[in-house]
Amino acid sequence: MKKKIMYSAIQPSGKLTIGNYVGAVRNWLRLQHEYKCYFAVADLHAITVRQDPEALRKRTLELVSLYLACGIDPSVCTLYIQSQVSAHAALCWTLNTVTYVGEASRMTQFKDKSQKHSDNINMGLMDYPVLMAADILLYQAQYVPVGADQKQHVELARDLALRFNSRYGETFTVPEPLIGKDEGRIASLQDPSKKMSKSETENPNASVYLSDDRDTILRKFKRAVTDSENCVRFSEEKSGISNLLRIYCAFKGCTIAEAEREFEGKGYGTFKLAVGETVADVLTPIQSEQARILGDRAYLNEQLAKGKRSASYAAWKTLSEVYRKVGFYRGD
Ligand code: ATP
Ligand code: LTN
Repeated sequence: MKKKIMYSAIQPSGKLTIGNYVGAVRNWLRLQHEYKCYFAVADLHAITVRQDPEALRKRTLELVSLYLACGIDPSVCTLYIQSQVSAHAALCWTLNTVTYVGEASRMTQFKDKSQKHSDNINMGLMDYPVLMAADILLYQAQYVPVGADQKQHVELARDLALRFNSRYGETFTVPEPLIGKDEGRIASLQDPSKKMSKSETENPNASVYLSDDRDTILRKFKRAVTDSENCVRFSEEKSGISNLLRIYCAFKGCTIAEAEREFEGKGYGTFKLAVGETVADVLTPIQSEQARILGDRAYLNEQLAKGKRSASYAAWKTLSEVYRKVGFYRGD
């Protein structure tokens, strides 16, 4: 039986956080064996906010090596850099013509980022979800594993696929988001009402990065915002502690109820230390593996060339079909 197709990507817009790990990469490890997977480094998306070119190039390779260090296996999936497959930008243009300005400007992320980067509200920022739809639709992906914050974008991709199909005839598979349940949304350690984000640089204690060393991890958890009850219990009103519980369970592989039992009668100090230790124990081996892979440039380039070939082949197949459907002359 043919495997179902799955697509996901992460922007090289900053150092990856444990939110990216739990909400995205870690889920991919399991999925790569069940589905035909495409995993990309979304560098075209990253330039919708200002980037330093050298830093972007460096972070792109770091992200590829991190994928590999986490366990993404290029012999079973396609791992590539988005800008190396020009069909993404080409399909994005075509999809722009079936996207309404109203629906693009209603996207939560667009509104958030316009506020955050008010000096640079460029067309790319608004077009971001259309490019994301192009990514997904090019590969005829059925499932898109993302964190909860990206659900709205995948829904737009669904709407665009349905609209294009009804206007031009069946062309695209209509994708669905795959969102990890509770652990799907890791909040900032300093403001639990906000998601933990890799481009948040104002407060360095808000995010735990996959590259943080053990001491830094322990220190950040120690400083995490909590409440004054001193009781480790999951509840809507206790957003700080609930977030730490979610992180603990995601890294320990236990349920919230089990964690609550484990820390019954214990104070926040003990709990925070345990969360930090648990996270550090998972991250340390990933960090050394990433350093090893990053040092082997020949291997990295070889894997990326292979990924580019495989992605380009699938993408051009869809793009040619789209070009034919919309009425572009194809030379025969
Ligand atoms: P930026 O801050 O640059 O917008 P980001 O940290 O939100 O970046 P993305 O590249 O937008 O990261 O997201 C990569 C993946 O990680 C997506 O699937 C996204 O849903 C997921 N993700 C990001 N932040 C979190 C989070 N705090 N909790 C769970 N999943 C997350
Ligand atoms: N916008 C996404 C990254 C991304 C993506 C995609 C995710 C770009 N293209 C296609 C899934 C499918 C994000 O996670 N912030």
